[in-house]
Amino acid sequence: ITIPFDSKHVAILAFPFGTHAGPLLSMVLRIAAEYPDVRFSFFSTRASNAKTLALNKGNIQVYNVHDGFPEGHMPRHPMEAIGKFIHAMPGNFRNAIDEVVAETGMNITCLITDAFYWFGAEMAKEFDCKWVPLWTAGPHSVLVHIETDLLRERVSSKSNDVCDDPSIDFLTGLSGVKVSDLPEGVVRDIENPMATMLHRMGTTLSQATVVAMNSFTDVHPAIADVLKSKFKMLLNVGPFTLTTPQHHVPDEERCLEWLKQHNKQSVIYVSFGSIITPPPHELFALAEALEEYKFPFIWAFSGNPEKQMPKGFLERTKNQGKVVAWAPQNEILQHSSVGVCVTHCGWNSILECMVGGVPMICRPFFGDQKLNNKMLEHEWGIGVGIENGVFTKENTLRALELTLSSEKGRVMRQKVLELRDCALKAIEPQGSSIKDFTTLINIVTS
Ligand code: U2F
Repeated sequence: ITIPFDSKHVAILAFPFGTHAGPLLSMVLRIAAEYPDVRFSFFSTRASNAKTLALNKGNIQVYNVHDGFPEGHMPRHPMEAIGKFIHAMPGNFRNAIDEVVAETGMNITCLITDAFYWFGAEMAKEFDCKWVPLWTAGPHSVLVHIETDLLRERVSSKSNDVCDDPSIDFLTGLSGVKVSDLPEGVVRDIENPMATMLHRMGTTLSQATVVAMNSFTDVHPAIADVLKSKFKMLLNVGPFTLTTPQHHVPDEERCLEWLKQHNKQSVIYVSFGSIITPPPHELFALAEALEEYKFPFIWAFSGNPEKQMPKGFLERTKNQGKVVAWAPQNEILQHSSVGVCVTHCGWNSILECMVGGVPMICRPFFGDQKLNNKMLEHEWGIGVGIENGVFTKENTLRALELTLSSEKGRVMRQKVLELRDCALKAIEPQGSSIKDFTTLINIVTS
C-alpha cells in the first residue's frame, strides 16, 4: 500500500476579495513545493479560486466555500459581497474543512489563514494545531489594528480638544499620522462587519503561533520591533514578488515591448488595483492631465474606457499611451522606462514600486491606503499625495512635474532605490526574508 501523504495536513483559509487570496496562494505554493509529502487544502470561494487560478496540483487541493449568497444570486456591490461573506463565516469554512477531514481521514495539523480571520485562534485550539495568520499589508497598518482599543480611548479623550483631527504620535513610527489617515473602522465608522472583524483580529493575533507578513524587516525596523513584542513570533517573508512563485500575467497589448521604445524614467504607469475605479470627474481630470503632459503612459483600466474616458481621448492619445484592461504590472514596474506610478496605495502595488525603484503619486481611497500614503510621503519620502486628495487636472499636472522633472523627484527616486536595495538584501541567501521564510516553512510543516 502506498500512503500518498505523511500525516501532516495544512488547511489554508483565504479572504476572497481584493488582492488577498493571490499572495496567500503564492506563499503556500512555495511551502508546498518544498514538502511534497505534506497535504495542503486551500479554501476560498468559487469566484476567488477562478480569479487566482487556484487549481488542484500535486500536494495542493483546492476547495470552494460558500460565499453567503443563495445559488444564482449576484451581489450588487463589493461591500454587499463582503458583508454576506463575513456573515457566513466561520461556518462556511468549518463545514468545508470537516468534509475534507472526513474524506481524507487526515486531521488538520496547521491552519494558515488570512490575518483578518480572528476565529483562526479558536479553530486552531479545537483542532489542537498551529495557527499561522498572514497579514497581506504593511507593518504600520497592522499596528493600528492591534492598538485599536488604545486609539479609541485616546482619541475620545482628545476629542474634547478643539482639534478635530488629532495626531496619533503616541504610537511608535506613526508620528505625523492623523486620525483621518487611519483605516475606517479603527476609531470612526466602527459599527459594520468589516470594522468588527478588524477589531477582533487586532485582539487575537497575539495568540497566533506566528504572524507572517508580506514585507521585509528594513521597511520599518522600529515598527517591526514593536510588532515582535506584541506577537509570539513575527516573520517578514516578503516581498512576495521576490520570495514566492508569481502567476504569469499575459501581456496581450504588448506593454513590455512598447516600453522599450521610450526613454529611461519617462513613462507614467497608472493603476488603482483590483477593486477601485475613481469617480467620473477624477477620471476625466487624470485623462486630461496625461494628455496635456504629453509623457508616454500605460493606464490599467478595467472599466469601459470608450464610455468612461473623455470623448476622443483614446484616439488622440493612441500614439502617446496605452489603456489596457489588466497589465503585467509587476514586470512593467521593473522596466527602466517607467518614471512614476499613479496609485491607490494598495500594499502589493507599493512593494512592487519599491522593488522596481519607482516613485509614486498617491490617490488613496479606503482601508489602509491613506495610512500607506502618509508613510510613503512622510516616512519613506518616495511618494507624493495629490493636493486635497482628489484629482484635478491642475494638481495632477503639478504632481507629474514634481515626480518626473524636478529635483524633489530625483531625491524620491534615490530613496526608493535605497529601499529596493534593502529588499534585495533581504532575499540574499542569508537575508532576513529568506531566513524568516525557512523558519515559516519549518513551523508549517513540522
Ligand atoms: C487590496 O488590494 P488591491 O487589489 O486594491 O491593490 P494592491 O494591493 O495594490 O494589489 C493589486 C495587485 O494587482 C496587480 C498588481 C498588484 O499585485 O501588480 N495588478 C496587475 O497585475 N495588473 C493590473 O492591471 C492591475 C493590478 C486593498 F484594496 C489594499 O488597500 C490592500 O493594501 C491590499 C493588501 O491587503 O489589498
